[in-house]
Amino acid sequence: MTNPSDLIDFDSLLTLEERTLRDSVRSFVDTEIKPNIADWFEKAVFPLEIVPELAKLGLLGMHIDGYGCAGRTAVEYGLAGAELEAGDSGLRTFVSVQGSLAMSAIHKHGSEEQKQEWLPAMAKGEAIGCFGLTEPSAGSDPGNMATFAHRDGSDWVLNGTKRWIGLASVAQVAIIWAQSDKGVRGFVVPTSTPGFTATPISPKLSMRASIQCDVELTNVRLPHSAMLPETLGLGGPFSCLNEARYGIMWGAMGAARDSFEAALDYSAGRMQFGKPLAGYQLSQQKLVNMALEINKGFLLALHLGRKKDAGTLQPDQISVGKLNNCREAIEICREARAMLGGNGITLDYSPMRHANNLESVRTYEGTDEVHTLILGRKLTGIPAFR
Ligand code: TGC
Repeated sequence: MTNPSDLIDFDSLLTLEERTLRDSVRSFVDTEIKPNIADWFEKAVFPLEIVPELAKLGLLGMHIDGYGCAGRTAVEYGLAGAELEAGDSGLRTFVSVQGSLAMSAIHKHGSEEQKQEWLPAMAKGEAIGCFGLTEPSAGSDPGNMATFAHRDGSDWVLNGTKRWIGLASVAQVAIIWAQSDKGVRGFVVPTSTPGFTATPISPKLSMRASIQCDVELTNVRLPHSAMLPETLGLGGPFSCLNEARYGIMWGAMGAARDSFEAALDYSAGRMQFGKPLAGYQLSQQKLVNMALEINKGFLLALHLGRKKDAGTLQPDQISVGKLNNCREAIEICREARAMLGGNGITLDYSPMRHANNLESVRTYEGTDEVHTLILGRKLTGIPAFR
């Protein structure tokens, strides 16, 4: 069975094209990622050498049409994200920051010149992008950002600090969101611009095979053409976060599925009191509960993905998927770790690594609390953020 947690024939809901893409990403993860990930995680290395492979698979900006991008559907993007995160959240995060955040910002809000300059190179993995929204004092509340862009003649000059910016120290281009006298604006900033510095944050206990940075912007001078012309206000960055949050609901279930498979496999071979762990009722209950939530999580992601492809997906509905699937996935990974006993705390097995990664995944792109309050507002009509 390719997917032992699939109790409901989920595959029958997918087209041949969707299954083919999913299988090709799974095979890449099995051969190129899984044999190396424990080492990368332990050494806190993001393997830049896999970027051309991800590009070859057509995974960078894969949901974008044109500009050298693969023009895949939202469901295909989600399926790929789940397979990548079955390898490691850091891998899915790379594809997400590159495609859903940086490339989406340029594709949705950029000028034709900005699209031509950056999107083809980013699709090929020749240019890496990052997305600077969060700040040391403005995480859940990006409207409170302090980074400011002021006009100086025809130029823009940016000053401020950003935090938790994925891939910034290896990126060639940064999308930086800043207050201006008219509201929040986005800028396409080559990272070689004087005054731009990115410093990886370490040591981390989560997402170790990934890079998150502090970014300093000190008198970063840009021509007017660096401004994203098609957006003004927080709706711009939020429209990109919608893309990334959508991918996370699939990715988290990939990490959960991989942890479940590790526990199932281990419990079949691990003898305790004269029989395999899998033969005990308490083990079977754990395995069944995990499988139920994985099946429900994938069904939810697929339903929302079909809505996204139909153009009817609402931001609140993305919160349903992101909140539910992150919450269930981390519980599944923790339960899987428990089934592995002491061995589960080593890097020989994936569940604890996935659980640690999911601490970040449930925090970025809107914490559990933010998505709860988005849905609380939807249900009651009363915003309770402040
Ligand atoms: P609110 O007043 O609700 O909205 C302000 C404007 O934004 C619009 N908007 C959205 N548009 C599209 N999609 C969405 N999901 C949107 N949410 C809001 C809204 O319509 C409004 O537009 P307009 O034209 O009327 O001005 O804003 P609020 O500040 O009251 O919202 C509250 C809250 C908590 C929901 C919001 O602030 C929020 O979602 N906070 C979480 C922020 C977040 O997810 N941050 C994570 C960023 S991740 C990051 O920076 C690092 S990237 C990852 C990496 O690099 O690894």
